[in-house]
This record gives sequence, structure tokens and C-alpha cells, in this order.
Amino acid sequence: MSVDKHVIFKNIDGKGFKVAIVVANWNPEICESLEKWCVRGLLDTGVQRDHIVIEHVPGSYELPIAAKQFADSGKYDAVVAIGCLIKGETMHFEYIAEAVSQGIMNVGLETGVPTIFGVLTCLNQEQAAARSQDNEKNSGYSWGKSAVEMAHGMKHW
Ligand code: DLZ
Repeated sequence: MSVDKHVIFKNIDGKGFKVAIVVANWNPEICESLEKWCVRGLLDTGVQRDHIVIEHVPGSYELPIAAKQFADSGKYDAVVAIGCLIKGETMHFEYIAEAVSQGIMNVGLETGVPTIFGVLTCLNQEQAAARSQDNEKNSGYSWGKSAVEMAHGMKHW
């Protein structure tokens, strides 16, 4: 078990698990970093690189339907949906954030395939940057580890 200030990671062996990562193309610098550290989190548990599939969608709103396609395929033990919503001047942020969080949760509940909510919902660029630093504090790192923890749990609970 390893611990940082906010989260406890169980030391679960990810060898053999297959994971799909879906990434939104909005706020690309942030999302590329989240993707990179999500992959690192998966690899650190023992998931093999050739067991990780990464695909991109236009924006966070498209994450649930793509995640569902991967989950429905029966080929993956977990799906991670990665995006970054940054609040603008209109209500767009609120609508997308609500729809995406519900949509991603529904994918997991409807398919039984753990679907990790890897979407930053930030009020500004600084908040997004703080959560996508180039180190293990990057939120993507915990999403990778969460995917393996849930994939393992779904097979053993
Ligand atoms: C339209 C939009 C806006 C305003 N902001 C974001 C954002 O901050 N992050 C993100 O991932 N996507 C954004 N989008 C795009 C929507 O998610 C979606 O791709 C479009 O509305 C098309 O359905």
C-alpha cells in the first residue's frame, strides 16, 4: 500500500489487464499530460504497454459514448475517460460537466466495466495546470492506478 496526502494506492498487480483510455482533444496540453501519467500509473502496476489502447474524441461531451463502445466490446477490464473542462463565460461548462459525469458513471453501471472519471472540471487554467504537473501528483497517475484497482476488484468481490 502506498499513500500520498490525498489517496491510498493498493499495490495491485495489473499484469494481464487490458485498459482502454479515451482522451478529449480540447485543452490538448493538459489532456496529453493527463494521458501520459495515466499510462505511467497503469505501467507502474504491471499493465503491459501493448494491453493499453488509446483513442481520441473531439471533446469531453463525446467521452461517454466512446467509453461505452469500449466497455461494450468485452475486450477491456477497465476504461479511463480523460478530459479537461475549463469554465468560460457561458453556461456551457455546467451543462457539459453534468452530462459527462453522469454519462461516465452510467457507462460503468450499465456495462459492469469500471469506467474511471478522468475529467478535470476547473474554474481556470491554473487549476488545470496544478492537476497536470509532470510528476506523480498528476491526476492521470491516480486514474491509471484506480483503473487497475477497480478491474481487480470487479473480478474478486
Ligand atoms: C464546446 C466546448 C467547450 C466550450 N469547452 C470545452 C472544454 O473546456 N473541454 C472539453 O473537453 N470540451 C469542450 N467543448 C467541446 C464539447 O465537449 C463537445 O466536443 C462539443 O460540444 C461537440 O459535442
